[in-house]
Amino acid sequence: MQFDEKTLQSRLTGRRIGCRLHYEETVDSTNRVAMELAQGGAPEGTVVLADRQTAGKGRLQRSWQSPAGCNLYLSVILRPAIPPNDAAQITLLAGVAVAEAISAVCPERVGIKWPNDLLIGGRKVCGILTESRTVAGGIDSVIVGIGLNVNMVKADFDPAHRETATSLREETGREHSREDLLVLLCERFEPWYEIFLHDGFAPVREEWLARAEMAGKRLRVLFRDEVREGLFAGIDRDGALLIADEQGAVRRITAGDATIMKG
Ligand code: BT5
Repeated sequence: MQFDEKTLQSRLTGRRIGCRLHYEETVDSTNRVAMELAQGGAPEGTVVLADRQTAGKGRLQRSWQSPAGCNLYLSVILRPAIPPNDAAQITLLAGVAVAEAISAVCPERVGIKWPNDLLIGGRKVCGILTESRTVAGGIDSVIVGIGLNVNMVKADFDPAHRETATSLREETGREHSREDLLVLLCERFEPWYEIFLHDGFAPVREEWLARAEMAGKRLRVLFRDEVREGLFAGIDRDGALLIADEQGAVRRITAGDATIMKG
């Protein structure tokens, strides 16, 4: 079933997140479209939604599998008055908000893997890609891209991630309304965003840690060509990943790809 744009827009009316809905059936990437709209002055809270992406983006030039008719691909335009270095915290905030929305329809625990993966039973159900635009050294806009696997079934996944990915339908054994989920996402995002703007990152950090999939685990973190291993030691006040080596020395990692090691 296609999205009913008019009904969706009316369900989102009056909200900060979702105040405008920009829907296109097919786009290359909702983040790309959102960035263009943001440059053209689109207001905070604008949501770009697509039924299908032909070039859905992950981080580091990776791609996000985005078939038609089954999932959510959306990007939210934000215009927070925060220092550019704090923009990465919005990825973690989005993780907390989306995890909450998923938990409302799925009884399984939704875990977060730093920085941006939402996992159910260790499999990725959602990926988040945050991109910011700075003008004259300040943040002009932050684009939060969310890809949530809703009604995709196992056979639909690319063989490369069939064993590592999942969807809400796979986890709950039933189909879900993408429209209800989009509204739920906007509803959960808004209070977390407001908490973040008023009280800073600390409350988000606390909730993020409660959902951390990495607690008590050994991690391997890859950043550019450097590999580091260690025990998960939380995230710091700014949202950077902390890992402890054998001697207990703690390192701070601000960007990279973390893998949870088995055993
Ligand atoms: C992410 O990147 O997880 C961020 C994905 C963000 C996608 C959304 S969709 C709406 C918005 N518009 C965009 O263009 N992007 C955003 P990363 O951590 O780099 O993970 C990418 C990896 O996840 C890939 O290399 C695959 O291994 C795996 N993958 C790709 N498609 C997947 C899917 N549908 N479900 C689960 N895993 C997937």
